[in-house]
Formats: sequence, C-alpha cells, structure tokens
Amino acid sequence: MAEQKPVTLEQHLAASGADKKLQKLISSFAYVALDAQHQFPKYLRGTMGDRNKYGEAVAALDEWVNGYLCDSLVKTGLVRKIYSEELKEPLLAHNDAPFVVAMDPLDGSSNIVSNNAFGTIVGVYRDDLPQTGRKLVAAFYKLYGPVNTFVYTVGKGTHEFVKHYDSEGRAQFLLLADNMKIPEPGEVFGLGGDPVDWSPLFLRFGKDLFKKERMKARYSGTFVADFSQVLHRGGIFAYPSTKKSPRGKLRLYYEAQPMAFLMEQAGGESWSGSSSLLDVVDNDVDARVPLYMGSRALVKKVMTALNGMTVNHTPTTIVKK
Ligand code: FBP
Repeated sequence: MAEQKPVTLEQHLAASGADKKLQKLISSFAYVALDAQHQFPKYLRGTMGDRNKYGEAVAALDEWVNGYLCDSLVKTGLVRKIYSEELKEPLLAHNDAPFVVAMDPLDGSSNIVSNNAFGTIVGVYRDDLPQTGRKLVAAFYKLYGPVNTFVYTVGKGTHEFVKHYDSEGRAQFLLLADNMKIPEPGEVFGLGGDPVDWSPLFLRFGKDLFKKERMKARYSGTFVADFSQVLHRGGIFAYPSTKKSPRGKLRLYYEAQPMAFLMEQAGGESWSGSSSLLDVVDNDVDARVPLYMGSRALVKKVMTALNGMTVNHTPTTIVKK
C-alpha cells in the first residue's frame, strides 16, 4: 500500500481555511520556538538577578525565551500587543497589526535545572484584553520533551505536530494527530499544588479518583506536559483553589484560557470552580484562576464534588467598557 504523504503544519493550516495572517503567525511561531531551543543549553543555570512582576526570581532561561519569542512575534508584523507572564507591562508592537497575544513563554520553570519537560503556551485574540476565552482566534503550545510537539487550534479541532528533519536537515512539523478527541473517562489524574493545602472536598475527590476510578497520578511540574498526558490518555488535570491560594496558581490569560480552548476543541471540558474557563474574564491581566480540565465525565464529577464549596473569588468580573 502506497505510504501516505505526511501532512505539514503549513498544509494543515491552509486546509483549515483560517485567516492567512493567522496561519502565518502560527507557523512562524512554531518554527521560531523550535529555533529558540538550540540556545537553551546556554541558559540552563542561574537567574538574571532581577525579579519578575510577582517578585519571583527569574530563571535565566525564562528571561531569554521571553525576549526571543517577543522579538520574533514583533518581527512577524502581525502583532500589535503582547502580554506575557514575564513582562511587567504589555509590549506594544505594530499599531495596525491584527492580533493581540498572551503567552507563558516558559511554562514549568522549575523543571529547567533538572532537564524535565517544559513548554510555551500562547493565546491569540483580535481584540485587546480583558476578554473571555470565547474571543480567542487561536491557541497553541510547544512541548519541549523527548521530541518536540506543537499543538494548535483555530476553533476547528485540536491538532498535534511533531518536529522532523527533511533530507536537507531542515526542520519540519508533520501531522501526528489530527482532530484529537480526549478519551472518556480516561485514566490519568494530573495534579497541581500541595495536597496538604487542598480543600477537604477536593482531597476527597482526589482520593476517590485513586480508590474508585483506579486512576494513575501524573505530576511533572509542568502544566503543558501534564495537560498532554491528559489529552492523549484521558482523565483530568486540576490546579485547584487551595487554602493558601484561593485562586489557585495558574494564570487566566497566559495559561488557562488557551489551554481550555485546546481542551474544549478536543471534546473535553474546562471549569474555573464556577464556569467554563472560557467564560471567565478579569480586569487583572495577571489574574490567577482555579483550573480543572479534561474528560467531560471527570470534570462533571469534580463539579459535583465541589459544588458545595464556595470558591472564594469572583472570577467573572464584568468588564466595564
Ligand atoms: P511557571 O509558569 O511559573 O513555571 O508556573 C506554572 C507551573 O510550573 C505549571 O507549569 C505547573 O503545573 C505548576 O506551576 C506547578 O506548580 P506547583 O509546583 O505548585 O505544583
């Protein structure tokens, strides 16, 4: 049987019918983030000495990747504003450009020193923030793992690509999984935060996943990597509201919204503790939000388990235009 010709990222984007400028932004980012990786070894140790807007010490790689990706996005000429977990203020680029980008340039910073997987998360809007996730026109992530994968959605399913080299040694992203559907109910429980800080209701939910659902715990310290396990094997990832941080740890715009878009496009569900993560909007662009996402059956289960719990934050802030 004739071998199927592999589908490239560019071909897949063209077939999606997405806006040509959006196609260009997505494919150029995929390759740029790939090029960045060649530089990683230089920045695996140390910090830049300064602190980010949250007062956290910034790993050298965090800072370098942020600068490299921001420069590359500006050079596309397609972005008018960039919000980043590593930028104190949004970066203003081309005034008349069509897109606004929100990103976590390096998700899983604690994994840098130990060479465990980490990633990059990006959401693309036409309108400026604050916005609900329903206004995302694209979301994508890069997972720097044993192989490099790139997963995107433009609202027509979630699709995964893997980096290959062609005969001339040029990197190509080839289709690995088209229109992914998360398995139901799945087998993996990806968790975040310290179980000692979990609420009694969530702790009981977590224990039941092991005792009754016989699920497997998966914790890599990187949301992107844990998300990928849940997306491929089914299950749930949760960084819940905790006693120490009622709004959880993950950021609404840099992490939750883009990943919720990818998850819901793969037939999964997302929840903030009171609504789909795609319906949460907050005037604070650095807002954190409790995050539950994965197979529908399990997200429904956690909603039932926590329903009695008032999530002590008001995630849906009506934005006064
Ligand atoms: P960074 O983006 O600053 O790395 O933080 C996010 C993160 O590393 C996620 O990738 C991961 O799921 C979570 O923090 C782990 O947090 P904790 O160590 O509290 O479980």
